[in-house]
Amino acid sequence: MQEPAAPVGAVASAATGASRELLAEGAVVLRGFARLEAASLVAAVAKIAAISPFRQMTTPGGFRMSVAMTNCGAAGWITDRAGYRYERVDPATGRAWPPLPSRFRALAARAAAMAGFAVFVPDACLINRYEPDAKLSLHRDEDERDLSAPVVSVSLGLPATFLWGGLSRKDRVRRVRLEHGDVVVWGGPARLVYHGVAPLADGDHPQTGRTRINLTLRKSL
Ligand code: MD6
Ligand code: FE
Repeated sequence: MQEPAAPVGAVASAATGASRELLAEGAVVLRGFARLEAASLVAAVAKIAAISPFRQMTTPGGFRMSVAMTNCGAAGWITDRAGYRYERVDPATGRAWPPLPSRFRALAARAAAMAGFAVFVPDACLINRYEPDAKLSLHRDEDERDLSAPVVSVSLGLPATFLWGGLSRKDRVRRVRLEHGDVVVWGGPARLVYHGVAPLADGDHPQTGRTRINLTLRKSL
């Protein structure tokens, strides 16, 4: 049985012990939701990166991103001088991206259900790696074909300050701390909210060293 989304503030779930914080209608932070499986997620990321390595991509405007990225699943999100898009082949290897691990898909479906999205079947996972000072500018995720599906985001390693804006780029931005094992789900009326990540503070995490890793699971195709 699914519990209704909490109206405001943090609510503890009797079923899982994970707490839910509503960021906006359609957007929920599930504190610690992936904490118990975090080490196995980090190990899976290392296997994926051994096949499709992390790389710093170039924006259409010609800037090299400070965040290093790779993907797994049927398609991967990329950017280069030609634009932002999903590609079935990794341009760095000329081969398909590594498969989406079933535990990624299962975690995303459970998190989405907790946030009120009954059925979520992701086909792609963008993996972001931040080193100290790396950041992600304010943006919207709008390259997916079906914007009725939510996005599920898993934070691993060093903590980050997530920037949560509004539907207009000019809207006020809230700062939300995301820690190892936190999961954010958003969709519906929040699907096209502007968001980003502030420059990463240096630190040392037992599972990821001097990095933060973020998984975003999407329905891309
Ligand atoms: C990050 N996340 O947390 C960047 N996008 O490293 C995102 O850009 C993002 O967390 C769409 C949905 C959830 C996200
Ligand atoms: Fe995003």
